[in-house]
Amino acid sequence: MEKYYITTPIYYANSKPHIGHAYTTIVADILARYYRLKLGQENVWFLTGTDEHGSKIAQVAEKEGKDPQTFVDDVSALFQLSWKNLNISNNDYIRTTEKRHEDVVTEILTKLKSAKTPLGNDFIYSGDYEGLYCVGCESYKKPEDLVDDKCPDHNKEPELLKESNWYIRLSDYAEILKNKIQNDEIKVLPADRKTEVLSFIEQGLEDVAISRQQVKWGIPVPFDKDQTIYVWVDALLNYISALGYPNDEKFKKFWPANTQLLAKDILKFHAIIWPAMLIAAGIEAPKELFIHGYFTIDGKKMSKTIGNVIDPNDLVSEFGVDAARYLIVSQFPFGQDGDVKADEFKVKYNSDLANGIGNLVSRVITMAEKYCDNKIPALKYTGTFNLTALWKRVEQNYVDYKIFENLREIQELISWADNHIAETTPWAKAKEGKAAEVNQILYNLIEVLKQLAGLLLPILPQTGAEILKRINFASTDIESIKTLNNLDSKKTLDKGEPLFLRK
Ligand code: ME8
Repeated sequence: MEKYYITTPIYYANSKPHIGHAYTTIVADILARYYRLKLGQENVWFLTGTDEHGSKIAQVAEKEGKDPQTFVDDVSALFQLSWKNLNISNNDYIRTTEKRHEDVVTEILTKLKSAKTPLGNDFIYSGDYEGLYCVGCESYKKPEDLVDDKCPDHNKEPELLKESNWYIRLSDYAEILKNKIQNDEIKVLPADRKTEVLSFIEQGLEDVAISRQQVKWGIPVPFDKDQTIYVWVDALLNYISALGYPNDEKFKKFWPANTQLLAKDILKFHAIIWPAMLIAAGIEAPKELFIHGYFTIDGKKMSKTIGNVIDPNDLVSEFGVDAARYLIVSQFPFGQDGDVKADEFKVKYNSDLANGIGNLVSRVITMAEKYCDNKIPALKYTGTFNLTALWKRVEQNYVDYKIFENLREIQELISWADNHIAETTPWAKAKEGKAAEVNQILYNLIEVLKQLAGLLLPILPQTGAEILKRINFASTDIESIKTLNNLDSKKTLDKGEPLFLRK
C-alpha cells in the first residue's frame, strides 16, 4: 500500500456533534495518524465533513427561524470547532453546500442519466411512487420495517408521500454487487456485516428514488430543474467531490478509498447505493468499508429528550484533549455494539492515564534523576518484554481495525514496566551500591518509554510527543522510535509536570 485514503460519514448538520460522531472521527484520526507515520504525510488523505441538504435539515432550520444556509453554516462551524478541540488531523472538510461539491454532483448525475446497467437498461428512469417516508432516516420505509406504525430508529410515524420521481435501477446491480462483496473486491468488515449485506442483496434489490419534488433545500436535478437530488445521493458523492473528481491530482492519487468508516445505521447506503452509483458512472468502488458498533449511553439510546447526549467538548474541558480521545475510544471493542457508562470516564482516566501512563513516565524519570545523574545510561535493552513482537501485533491490529486491542497492548506494556520496577527495586539496589544493575534497569525502562511514546503517537498525539521530549529523543520517525538501543547517552532527561493529574 503506497497511499491511504480514509473517510468518515459526513454528519447531518442538524445539531451539534455528539460523542457518537466523535467516536468515528477519533478512530479515523488514529488510523490516519498511524498511516502517516508509516507511509509519510503526503501519502495519506483524511476526509470528514457535514451533510447539509434535505428535508430533515430544512425542517430544523425553519423551527429555529433561520434560513437553511445560515443554519448549516452555524452547525458546520460547531463540528469544525469540535474536531479542532479533539486534535483531529483531517486534511479536508467537505460541506455539501459548497460549490465544489454541488458541481461534481451535477456532473455525475448528468453522466448517470445516460448510463446503462449491466443488463443494458437505462440506469435512471422516471416513475411514480407512493410510500412511507421517514424524514429522520431520509428514506422510504416498508410497512414491515415499522414497529407500531413508527420508524424504530426515530420513534416517529413516517409520512405518506406520493411523487413522480427519477429512479436508479438498483435491481439490475444485485449480481455484480454480490460478487464484488463476496470476493472482497469491496471488503465489508467485520465479517458479520458482510454476511448481513450479502443476505440483504440475495433477497433482491429494489430501485430507489433519487429525486424529490417537494424538497426545495437540495441540489437541482440537472435534467429536471423542478426536482432536487435525493439527499443520500448528494451526500455519498462527497467522498469523491472533495478529492476534486475527475481531474484533480488528489482524485487520481487517492481514489479509491482504502477505508470508509461508518456505523451500522448507514450500512446499506454505503454497501449498495454507493458502489452501484460508482459502477454505473465507471468509477472504482471503495476498497474497504468498516462498520463499527453503535453505542448507548448508560443503557439508553442517546437522545435529547432523555438528556443523555454527551458533548465531546465537555470531555475535553474536563479531562484534556488526549484523555478525551482515549476515554471515547476505550469503551468497548471497535466493531461491536456497546454501552458507554458516563460514570466510568473518571475511573478509567485515573486508572489508565493518571496511574498508568502518567505515573510510569514520572517514576522512571524521577529514578533516572536520582540514580543515574539524570542521564540515559550507555547500554542496550535487556528487558524480558519483547518490544519487536509487540510492534508486530500492534501493526497487524491496525490492519484489522483492532483499535481497542492496541489500547490494551499499551496497558500491558505499562503493567510490565510497573511490575519490573516493583520486582527489581532499583532504590534498594542503589542503596546497596549496585550501580551497574540500576543503570541497566533504567536503560530498559527509558527504552520502554520511547516505545510507549511511539505507540501513543496516533492515539494520544500530544502525550506521545511530550514523552519523546522528556527523554530527549529528537525524532518522531516511527522507524527510528521502533529501533532498539538508539537512545543518546549524552542526553539528559526532563521530568516536567505530571502528564495526567489525578481526578
Ligand atoms: O447518517 N454510536 O449522519 P449522522 C456509534 N449524514 N456511532 C455513532 C452513534 C452511536 N450512538 N451515533 C452516531 C448520517 N454515530 C448521514 C451520513 S454519509 C455519506 C452521510 C456516528 O449525523 C456513526 O459513524 O446521523 C454513524 O454512522 C454516523 O455517526 C451517523 O451520523
